[in-house]
Amino acid sequence: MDEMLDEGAYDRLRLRQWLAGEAGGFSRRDLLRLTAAVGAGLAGAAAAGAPARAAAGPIVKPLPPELFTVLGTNAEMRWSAMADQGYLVPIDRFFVRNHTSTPIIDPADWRLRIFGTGLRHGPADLSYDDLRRLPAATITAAVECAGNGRGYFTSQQGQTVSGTAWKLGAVGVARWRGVRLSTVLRHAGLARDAVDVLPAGLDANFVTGGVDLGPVRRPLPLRKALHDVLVAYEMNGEPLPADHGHPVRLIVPHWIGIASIKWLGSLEVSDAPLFSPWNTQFYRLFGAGFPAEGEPFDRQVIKSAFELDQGAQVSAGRHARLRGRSWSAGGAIRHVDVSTDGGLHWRRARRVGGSEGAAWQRWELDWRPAAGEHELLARATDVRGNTQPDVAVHNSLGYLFDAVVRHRVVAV
Ligand SMILES: Nc1nc2c(c(=O)[nH]1)N[C@H]1C(S)=C(S)[C@@H](COP(=O)(O)O)O[C@H]1N2
Ligand SMILES: [Mo]
Repeated sequence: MDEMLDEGAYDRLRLRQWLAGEAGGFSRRDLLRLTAAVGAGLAGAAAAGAPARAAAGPIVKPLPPELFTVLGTNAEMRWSAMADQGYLVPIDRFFVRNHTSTPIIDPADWRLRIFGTGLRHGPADLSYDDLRRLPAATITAAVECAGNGRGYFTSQQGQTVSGTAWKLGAVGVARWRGVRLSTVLRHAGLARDAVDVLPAGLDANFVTGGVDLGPVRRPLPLRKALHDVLVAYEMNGEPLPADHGHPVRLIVPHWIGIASIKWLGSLEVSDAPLFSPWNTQFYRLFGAGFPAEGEPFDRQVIKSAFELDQGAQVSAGRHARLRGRSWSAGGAIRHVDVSTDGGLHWRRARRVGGSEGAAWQRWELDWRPAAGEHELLARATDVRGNTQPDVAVHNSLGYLFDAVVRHRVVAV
């Protein structure tokens, strides 16, 4: 709870500093200039890291239609692909969110450059072998896009939003192994007045509307960086796959996916607040009820999904076992209520297994559907009492959809 309150205070402080122009990296004037002069190139804070080769397509791994829905440079996991799976999402079906294309990086050429005013002894440079020699740690954690569920703002709430129209498959849980970011930063030597860390990716610069915004990057408060962030080189016991950040990415538990920078090339450690387009222009809440400059946020919300496609067919007149998963950045799931009749009646789902690292909770419920259409709903509540609402708060970029999703199935 403390941590969450502090995150809110941090965001409000940074917002004031950004509005006042006390910004490092990406100022409000930069943003205004950008939005005014579309077409002009920005000399971004480019991370000159290891030479990266672009893959043939935006995504390297196979994307069979029974496991994925392809959405531009991204691939959403189909929830039916999780039926009969264990706690973790296997790599072959883990969603991919790429701003540009998966780069191919040789670990032998890779370097992590650590620099900035928040270091005690000046810049540091780590090779892949250096990183592997530091003490390792393993965590089970979800990566979830801030826009997961965005499509339901339109299909369920009739609202206009921009961005990738994900259903609920822009989330995955994996076991990540690597080195704690606190270990890496202390190894580099932190100054006492360091406040922010800005990780940047080695993928191609993100260009939108003719404007080059530089490498994908988003600052973290030092407090979060030292708390539970991992510099990961393994996913589910294998070297990180190309699409998920090979050779090294960040994993920032409970925060929106954009914080977990893939193909990590540099860490700027600063004694002044840092900004980037990814915490000023994007990944803020804009729209009615929000300040004109947008409301900052970092943390994910609470959601549930059935391990079925929307519109799936089930067998009529026979016992069926409905399965699903719920997750919350607010903590472990306390209970999940399920309705099979569009919300008229609710039953408590049975938990299946534990919840490693509180990444998510599996659950099930028996049901005997009559022939015809049915609407399934699942509403989770976490240990802090956060519950999924009926309606998510609209924001124009379509982030943080937490409402109960109406899931149509047909029994035949
Ligand atoms: N360098 C880099 N890091 C990135 C991104 C990216 O495009 N480039 N996408 C971010 C976003 S928006 C999300 S949701 C997660 C997705 O992680 P995944 O593709 O491994 O599922 O990576 C984040 N890290
Ligand atoms: Mo994302």
